[in-house]
Amino acid sequence: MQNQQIAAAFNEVADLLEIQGANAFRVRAYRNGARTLENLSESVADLLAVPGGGLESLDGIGKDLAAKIKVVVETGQLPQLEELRQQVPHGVVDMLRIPGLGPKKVAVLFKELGITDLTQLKEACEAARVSELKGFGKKTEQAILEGIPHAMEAGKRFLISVATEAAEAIVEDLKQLPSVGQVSVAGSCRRHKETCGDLDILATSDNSAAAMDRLAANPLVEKVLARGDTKQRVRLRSGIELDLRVVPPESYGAAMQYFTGSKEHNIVIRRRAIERGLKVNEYGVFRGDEYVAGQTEDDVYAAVGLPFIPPELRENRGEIELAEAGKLPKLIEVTDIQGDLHMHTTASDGAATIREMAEAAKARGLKYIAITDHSKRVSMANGLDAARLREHWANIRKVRDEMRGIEILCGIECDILEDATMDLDDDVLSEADWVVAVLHYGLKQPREQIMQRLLNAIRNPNVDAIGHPTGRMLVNRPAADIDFTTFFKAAADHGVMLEINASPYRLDLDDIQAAAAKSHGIPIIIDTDSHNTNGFDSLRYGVDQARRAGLTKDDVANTRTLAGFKELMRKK
Ligand code: DGT
Ligand code: CA
Ligand code: CA
Repeated sequence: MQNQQIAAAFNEVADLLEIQGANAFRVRAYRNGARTLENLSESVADLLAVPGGGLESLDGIGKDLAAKIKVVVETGQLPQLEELRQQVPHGVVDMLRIPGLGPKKVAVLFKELGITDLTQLKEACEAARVSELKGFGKKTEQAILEGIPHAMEAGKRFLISVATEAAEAIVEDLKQLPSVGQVSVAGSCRRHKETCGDLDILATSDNSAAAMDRLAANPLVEKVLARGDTKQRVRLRSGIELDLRVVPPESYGAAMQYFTGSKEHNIVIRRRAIERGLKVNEYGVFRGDEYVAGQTEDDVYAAVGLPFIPPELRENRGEIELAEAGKLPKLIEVTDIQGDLHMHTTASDGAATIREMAEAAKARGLKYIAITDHSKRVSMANGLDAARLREHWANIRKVRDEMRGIEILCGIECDILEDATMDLDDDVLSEADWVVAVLHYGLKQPREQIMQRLLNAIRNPNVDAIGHPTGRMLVNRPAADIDFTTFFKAAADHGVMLEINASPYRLDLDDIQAAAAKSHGIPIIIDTDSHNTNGFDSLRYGVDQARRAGLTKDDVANTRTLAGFKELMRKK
């Protein structure tokens, strides 16, 4: 699905250039290129692989854009876009989410009125300053005002990968400061929620000003929004906002406990404190005015009669009762994973060859992988028909025979079609080592149809697992309407595994669904769905989702050796 991502990047470049007032031809070139990619039936990765390209000859794609596409396919990033994002304040881009406000009008608001975010825009509209601008008028001003709440809502939450990468970079940077002792991320990011509203970082220091100066000078920071004696709020260039709180060492554990949340979890902790004649807040645990604990989280939990509770479980969904009874699960860890059962190669829409993917997986310590390219229905991703699939498997076997230290299964990610049949016939599916069945199209069908499709796939004796079961894309595509009780029961009855797809755009199953799947005794697999060799980096996010579901190593099938894993497969 890389075409769509590159098209989106080109459109964003065009928006940013237009806001900057760049040459109209240049802007149009990016928009034309984006449109061509959106409508392209072959994958760009494939076209690139053909000697002589083919890419450059497409309408709207010249040498320049072809080179840029190559960079995105190879590195997953477009440096020019990163640069532009640094130049144009994120809040200015947010204004594009208001219906009727295109880049040209946004540029005027930015340049003439100096407006750099939605709050300032609201104020300017309310003060009737916008309607005085050329080309705006009263009606437009009113429409903008009405569009602001939606635009604010849409930009509110960030993918865990975006939040985590920023948080880790900032924590690392603060650690460089000699006056800073401990530093850690707290809040939803530490709980590894799938999206974060903002970042919360805690540091210990006797020189809070130095820590705040250091943060303000970080190149990731766009703007300091507020600064007090011990707290600073900044906005990063990515748009996510971040609170830094500087606390004394004796309060660090209490502050970590308090600001990690969740709020629902903390309410119960506070109640337990009161029952024991104590008070817990972000400064410590107190009996009357006397400080009794707070240096570590362990101490805080011990004061309320509990063992340390892993942050991923702190949602008041039963973890406190388990902790009380000494029955907290020993949560799965990234290093427990031995195999990855969902990934793509250049045979469909991946960027790397079978061998490159296998080498990369091996370098990361995986012992086995399944290559699962797309089936033919996904023509945009160059999906495979039976003949191409058999040829692909022959190539996989060749690599498998040549390589030591990693096993490779001949797999397929087979679409479950809108009419509830499988995209490939049983004769070819029965030859696979491993079949992941998935919904890609028709996700908006009514529940009965969606269930018919899932149940048919589960009953198919060749299907080993259902991949990204709900089909949701975080932030922008809702899940299919699934009757989970029926779904889980069927998967359990037929010995079909269910996936936690580790892509930070998906994280599907989610935490609650994965916990329910476990309770039905269904083996869970955590897969990266890698489309290039960097894709394996996402494994941590899938494991974090599993931890939030309370899963242990034993609950996850691909923590087993290949032999152990195959035993689970054979239970079908
Ligand atoms: P987010 O940012 O929406 O993804 O979620 P959090 O959990 O990071 O929430 P945030 O940033 O508003 O606050 C960080 C933590 O601080 C939160 O998880 C618990 C704690 N906290 C914030 N406000 C309150 C409150 O009113 N009561 C209690 N007990 N804790 C709070
Ligand atoms: Ca937060
Ligand atoms: Ca916060």
